[in-house]
Amino acid sequence: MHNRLFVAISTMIIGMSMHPGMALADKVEMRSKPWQVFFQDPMSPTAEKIYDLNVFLLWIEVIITVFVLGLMAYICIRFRAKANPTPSKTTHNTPLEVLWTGVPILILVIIAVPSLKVLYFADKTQDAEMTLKVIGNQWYWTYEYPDHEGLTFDSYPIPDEELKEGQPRLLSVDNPVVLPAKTNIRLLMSSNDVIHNWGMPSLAIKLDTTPGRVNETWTHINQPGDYYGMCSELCGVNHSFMPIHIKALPKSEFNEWIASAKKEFANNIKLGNDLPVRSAQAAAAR
Ligand SMILES: [Cu+2]
Repeated sequence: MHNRLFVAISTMIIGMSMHPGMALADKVEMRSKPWQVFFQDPMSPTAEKIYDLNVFLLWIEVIITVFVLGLMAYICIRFRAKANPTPSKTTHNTPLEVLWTGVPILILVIIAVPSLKVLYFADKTQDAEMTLKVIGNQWYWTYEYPDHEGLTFDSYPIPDEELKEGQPRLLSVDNPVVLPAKTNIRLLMSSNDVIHNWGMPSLAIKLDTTPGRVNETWTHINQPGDYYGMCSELCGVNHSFMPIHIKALPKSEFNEWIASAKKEFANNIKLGNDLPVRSAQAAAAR
C-alpha cells in the first residue's frame, strides 16, 4: 500500500515537472494504468497544450498553497496569545487591502490568457483533411465517414466471456473506429436518443453528443496505435458499457482499410447524408 502511494505521488511530481509526450514505440496503446494519478500521455496537439496548461496551473496552485500555509504558520506563531497578552485592535490597512484584491485579479488574468488560447485552439481546425461523424446511441456508438462514400458502422462493446488475449476488458469493441494518424480530422458529434459524451483522454477530447444538434471539434493523432476511451456522460443503465476504441493507422494502411471496410459494411453505406458536410458534394460529384 505504501509502495503504491509512493509510486502515485512520485508519478505526480514527475508529471508536474516534465512533458512525457512522445512515447518512442512506433505503435502505442493509450489507456489508464492501475494506480495512475496523472494524465495519460498527450497524443494530439490539443492534448499537449492542455497538458502543459495543467502543469502551469498546478505550479501556480503550489505557490499559492505554500504561501498561504507559510502565512498561517507565521500568524499562529508570531501572534499567539501567549506572546501577545494584550491583543492589537488594528482593523483596516488600505495598501494591504488593495494588494490582496489586486494580486488575485492579476493571477486570474495570467491564467485566463493561456486558457482562452487553448480553448480556441481545441475548438475547430481550419484545414480538416477528413471528417468523422460520431453518433451516440443507447448503448453503442455509430461512426460515419462522410468523405468516404458515407461508410458507416456500429461499434458495440465485447462481452467479458468473448474477450481475446490482449483485449482490455470494458474497453474493447467489435468494430473499432479506424482513423489515419498524423491527419487533421474534423469530428462532428450528435446523438440518436439521449446525451452521451465521446471521451478520449489521451487526445483530450470530451464532447457531448446531443440529440438534435451537432457539436464540432477536431483532432490530430500523433502516432499510430490503439486509443481507448469511454462514454463520459451518464446516459442510462449501460452507460459504463459503451467504450471507444480508436485504431490509428499510418495513412497508407488507412486507405487500405477504407477499401476493405467499404466491402465489409457495404449494406450500411448511406448516400446523401443528413449532415451538411462534404458527403453531399461527394454524392453530387459521382
Ligand atoms: Cu452513453
